[in-house]
Amino acid sequence: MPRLASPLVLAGLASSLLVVGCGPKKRAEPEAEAKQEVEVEVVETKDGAIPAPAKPSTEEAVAFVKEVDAKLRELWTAESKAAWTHATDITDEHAAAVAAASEQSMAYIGQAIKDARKFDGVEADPDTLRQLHLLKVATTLPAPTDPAKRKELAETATKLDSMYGTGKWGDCTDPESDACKNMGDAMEIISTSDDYDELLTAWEGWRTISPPMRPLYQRFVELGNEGARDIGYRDVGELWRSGYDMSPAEFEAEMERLWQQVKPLYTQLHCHARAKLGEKFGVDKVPAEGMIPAHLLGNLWAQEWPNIYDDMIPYPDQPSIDVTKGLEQAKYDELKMVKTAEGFFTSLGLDPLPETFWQRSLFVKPDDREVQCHASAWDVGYNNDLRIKMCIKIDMEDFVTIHHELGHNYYYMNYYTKPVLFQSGAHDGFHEGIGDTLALSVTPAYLNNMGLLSEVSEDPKAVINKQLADGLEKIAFLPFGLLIDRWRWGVFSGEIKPDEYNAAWWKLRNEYQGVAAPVERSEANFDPGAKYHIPANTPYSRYFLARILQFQFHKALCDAAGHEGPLHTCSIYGSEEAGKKLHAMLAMGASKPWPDALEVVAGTRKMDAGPMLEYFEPLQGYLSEQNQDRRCGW
Ligand code: X8Z
Ligand code: ZN
Repeated sequence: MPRLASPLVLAGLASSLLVVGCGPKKRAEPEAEAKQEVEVEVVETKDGAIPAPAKPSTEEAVAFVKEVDAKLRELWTAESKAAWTHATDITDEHAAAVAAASEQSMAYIGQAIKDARKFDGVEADPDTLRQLHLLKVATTLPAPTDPAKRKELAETATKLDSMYGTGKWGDCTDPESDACKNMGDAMEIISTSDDYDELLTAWEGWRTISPPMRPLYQRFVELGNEGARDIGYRDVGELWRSGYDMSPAEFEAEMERLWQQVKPLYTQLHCHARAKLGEKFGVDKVPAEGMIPAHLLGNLWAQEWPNIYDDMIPYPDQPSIDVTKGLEQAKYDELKMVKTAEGFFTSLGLDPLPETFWQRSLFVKPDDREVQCHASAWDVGYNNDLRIKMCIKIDMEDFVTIHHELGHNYYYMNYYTKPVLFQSGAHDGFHEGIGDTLALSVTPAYLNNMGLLSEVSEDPKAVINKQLADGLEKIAFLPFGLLIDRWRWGVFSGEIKPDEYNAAWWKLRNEYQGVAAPVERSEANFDPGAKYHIPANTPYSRYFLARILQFQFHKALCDAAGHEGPLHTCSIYGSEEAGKKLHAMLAMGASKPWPDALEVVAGTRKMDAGPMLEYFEPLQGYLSEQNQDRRCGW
């Protein structure tokens, strides 16, 4: 994620609107805002007439924005520092410090948003007007005005985050024993085991961490919604959907439009994966026309499926594309993986990461304390104090995630001189898409150059192998990326009631992903809580958008790099021309509406899944052939 919009976000905490590595904030005028009543001081004149309130001057608006910038910088930095300390050493004391800091910034921002209203319609320079606008969408967790409730919300948010970070399953009678497992253990089993029952144990085991979150989450929703109403939104979901330079309703339609563009491709991939898993586990376990059990897809949340690639390699006689072995053989350690990823960014002419990044980041899971292992990227002081926090594994998946995280850091690095409200992505999907865009250029040829793959082949069969591996990561994710916030939008709006939390979750998982719970679930479970972004309150539509945008960015940067030939063969490594375009977009931060930023890099103002479909053209051909005699869908 991006750095904390307010520090919290980062760590995943996301209370206020920080921009942490895992997610920046939002922008755009809320629909509800128009209805908001503005409190103005009304003074009757002698004859009883009520004069129109004096319109604030341009100078007052400029001064207000300047003051907000200074104050937010101070509060968000304090929050961010506390959040970093907590994320890298989860203790009750550190949690209390985060809650206290976030309470303060929540209080300030709530008031500042209300104060900003009196400048509605003011005439001022574009930067001032943009900041006035961004302020109104600058939090992912608005707090109630009542100080007791605000405190409760800050503490609840921090508690949920800690519960996730310290989640344990298995036999924890002795928490130090090997029988007591953590998230990493569950991920390891799900990604490597072929044993149906062992997979199921890990899948169910991890989900035992979340039922205790349920009452807290329910209260969190109530309090967050109260805060949202206080600043003129119907609920938290509407506030989130207001961050895209369009109305919340238009944003919903935009998400749906993009999903419809890619849905047929997902259905094809699902169909083929289901057939292959049916061959592996038996059609009694994976029915030919039904849903895929969620624990068989190689990922604890079934969100990305590259770990089942080995079960479905199209052409096994082609050279291996498994980089994990290469990383081990070339004796890569965590530091070398990060250095190599940085090398990709500098090859484009971007600056190296600051020295402090190397001193202050956390790359390795410490064994003397609890840390929030979910990867994130930070600019703790909004002043190029860049860091990542990640429990790096030496494998391809984490090599890609490191690029993802550094994408956030490079965004921060290129806009940190701007006002804090501009220190965000053009929208949050941009922030999530930068590192992924570069990772699309981590091609077999590049890896071969780096000594991480011993052999590359240009045989069309080798291309299909690579396309399938990519598709299992990129295409498989799409419905997951969409449904997380469809669930939360429903929860925040009240359409999904607390006694339907789990059922509604599985309804969406079934409908969009064609993935089913492997054992019966009920309202005694709280499966959403076992996914980081729910307890951390990090909005998720950003990742869906990033999956689509990264192919748009990739195509545009490949054009800038002078690439010729099919899109999937392009690597922008070493292209300063591509780097210049990317830099121009990064340096804008959130200072302009996102279509302006998209135009700078891609020459269009519209998000479009076309480049993603183009990239996967060879795979589409392969999948339709494979699925010829199958009935796809569920
Ligand atoms: O949370 C992340 C990043 C940090 S912003 C590691 N991602 C999503 C997830 O893990 O669920 C990246 C892809 C989707
Ligand atoms: Zn991210």
